[in-house]
Amino acid sequence: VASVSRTLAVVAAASAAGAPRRGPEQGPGALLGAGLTQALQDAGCAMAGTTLLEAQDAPACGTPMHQRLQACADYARRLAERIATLPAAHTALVIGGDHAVAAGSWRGVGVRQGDGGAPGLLWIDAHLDSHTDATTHSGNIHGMPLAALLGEGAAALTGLRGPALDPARTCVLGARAWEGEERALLQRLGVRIFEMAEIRRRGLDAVFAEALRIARGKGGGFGVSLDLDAIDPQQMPAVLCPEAGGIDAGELATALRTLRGCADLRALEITEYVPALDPDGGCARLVIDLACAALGRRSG
Ligand code: EXY
Ligand code: MN
Ligand code: MN
Ligand code: MN
Repeated sequence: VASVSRTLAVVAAASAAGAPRRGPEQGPGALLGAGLTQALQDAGCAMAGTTLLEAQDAPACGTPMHQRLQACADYARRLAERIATLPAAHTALVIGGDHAVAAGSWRGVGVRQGDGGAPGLLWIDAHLDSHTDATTHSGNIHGMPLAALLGEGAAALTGLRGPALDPARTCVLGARAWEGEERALLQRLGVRIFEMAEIRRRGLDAVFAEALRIARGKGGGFGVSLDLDAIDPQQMPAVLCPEAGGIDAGELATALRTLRGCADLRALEITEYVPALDPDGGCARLVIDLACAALGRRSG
């Protein structure tokens, strides 16, 4: 399959409002400083530009959950509006930030698609991120964005402009740590979950291909939201919520290369990178390699 010629619009979503600690808000700046856009250009992408969307100061520890929800929703609204104004011909590359930014990204992509409605979505994550404000144990908003995108949970997040996801075109890949309530929610909605156990049994290539078929559906565009904690923490330790037994980084790069042939890929999102946990920059280089694997046209 020939690689698609892409023009990328990079959106730096520098928010940690959904995380329990500071750190992810530094991710986009560090990845840009490590040469992300140059590497993508070297890999054959045209660049439409980079937009930095800074957050207000993240709510302090101990802030009540509804205030943190509101801070995440305010940020998600601004992010969605920004993405909705990007030319539809451009592929959006959203760099988080903690994963709560996704509650805005994919609404914005849905608005930008116009008549296309909600995109299909492949959610690559160690976690399910499908709590609501009523079921969360931790109170951390980055454990809620997938539920919010599916229309479940607090109105602050679910009420953002833009279509909710179609559960039949949404799937999760790499899951290995969850609480019962979020799994029950996804099962009730009919979202396919590809757990690590299934990936180990069938191999990532086969599972990724099936997940891609679900997200692409019968057309209309799709996206990929990559939480870096999906990758094995021995290879990707620079995340806030590491979970042992994850996806092999090299196998993920190979799987992501299949996106190069997908003209219907509307956006890629990469979240949860914490540069303070990456003193030698090895994780930043890995993130850049993964972005180039997914979006590039040549090795770069
Ligand atoms: N399920 C746990 C919680 O709700 O706190 C862990 C969530 C981790 C979220 C990270 C971003 O994927
Ligand atoms: Mn996660
Ligand atoms: Mn419980
Ligand atoms: Mn996540």
